[in-house]
Amino acid sequence: MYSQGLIGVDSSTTESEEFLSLFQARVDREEKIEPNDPMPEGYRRTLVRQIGQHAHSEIVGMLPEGNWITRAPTLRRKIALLAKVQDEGGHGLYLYSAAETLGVSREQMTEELLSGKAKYSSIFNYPTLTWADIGAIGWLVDGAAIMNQIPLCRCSYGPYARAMIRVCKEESFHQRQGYEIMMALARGSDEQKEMAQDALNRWWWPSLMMFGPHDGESAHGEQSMAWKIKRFSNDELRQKFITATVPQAEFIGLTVPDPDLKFNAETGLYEHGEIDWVEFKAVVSGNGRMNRDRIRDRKQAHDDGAWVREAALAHAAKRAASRTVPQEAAE
Ligand code: FAQ
Repeated sequence: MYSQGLIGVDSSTTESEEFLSLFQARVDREEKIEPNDPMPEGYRRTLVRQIGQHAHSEIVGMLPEGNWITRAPTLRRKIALLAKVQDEGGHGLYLYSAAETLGVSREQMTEELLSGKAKYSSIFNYPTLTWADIGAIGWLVDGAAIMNQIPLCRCSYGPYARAMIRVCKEESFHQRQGYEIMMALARGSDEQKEMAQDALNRWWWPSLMMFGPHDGESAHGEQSMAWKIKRFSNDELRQKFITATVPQAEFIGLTVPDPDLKFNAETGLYEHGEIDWVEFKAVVSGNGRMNRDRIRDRKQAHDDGAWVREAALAHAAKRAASRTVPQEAAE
């Protein structure tokens, strides 16, 4: 059994049955696992993977909306959008920090993203063509993110669970600002209503894909649920999202683009049509419409920010040096 955290432990480490069952018992008792606690290497890796992908999603997720900051239709909309995009940058930073507690550096994670090795949510590989897309992203993408992330506030790993609390509060504001944009458009001129419907048509199915493959195809789902990293399966969360969102579309007079959608009065759930998994796989494997642009733009932003990182390091070094000036020299 490990006496310390797992930083530096390699993946070939074998773990005794006793160690694994003691760990599982802690998880089952709903004890939070903290950075220096012993943990199975698989648990640590699963978290690094999921938290890293989540952080990258927040950072790449700034790009499609950032595209509209200069074109927001009013000052009020511009202020709200700026604040939202800034929040997403903040979410990425909390998440990178949470992942760092598991022994992986931010530089390593960034390198993985920019080299195309790391995944980020498929949803951010679709283009934002009109202002209504900003409404649809807030309403649907943040709506899906909240559905997925509220249970993560109860994740067994302490730093991830705690980061999620603030993230979810902010996502809830984002969802409302998006829905409010959609509501204004849906109640506007015929052209505006068409724009809102067109955005819903394009963002609906990709939003359902955010929840990942069907449970039967989810490679990590079962183990992540046993470790209480995930509390609900991909299909359960997708179903909750559909059930919450369809009435919101109806309320503003928009139509969900799924001819097979029907309400089952017995279960209280909506049955939905099949998702295009071929499209999902293409997007996840780097061949979506915007994958290349997103990585190119992210890399450009990273390169453009190099001087800021250098200046911050030089400033920190200067401050540290001034604090270590010998007493006589300071007098
Ligand atoms: N896109 O075995 P599972 C946001 C991958 S944040 C790309 O089911 P798992 C805020 C999966 O990674 C949005 N890849 O995996 C915002 C795995 O690949 P791997 C992000 C996907 O981890 C709003 C493989 O497929 N949220 O939107 C996707 O148990 C607006 C097999 O899948 C999070 O990351 C996908 N959609 O379940 C920002 C939440 N789905 O690693 C800006 C935390 C699956 O083996 C604007 N993450 N894959 O190579 C999670 O809850 C989970 O990781 C899931 C996937 C549910 C995403």
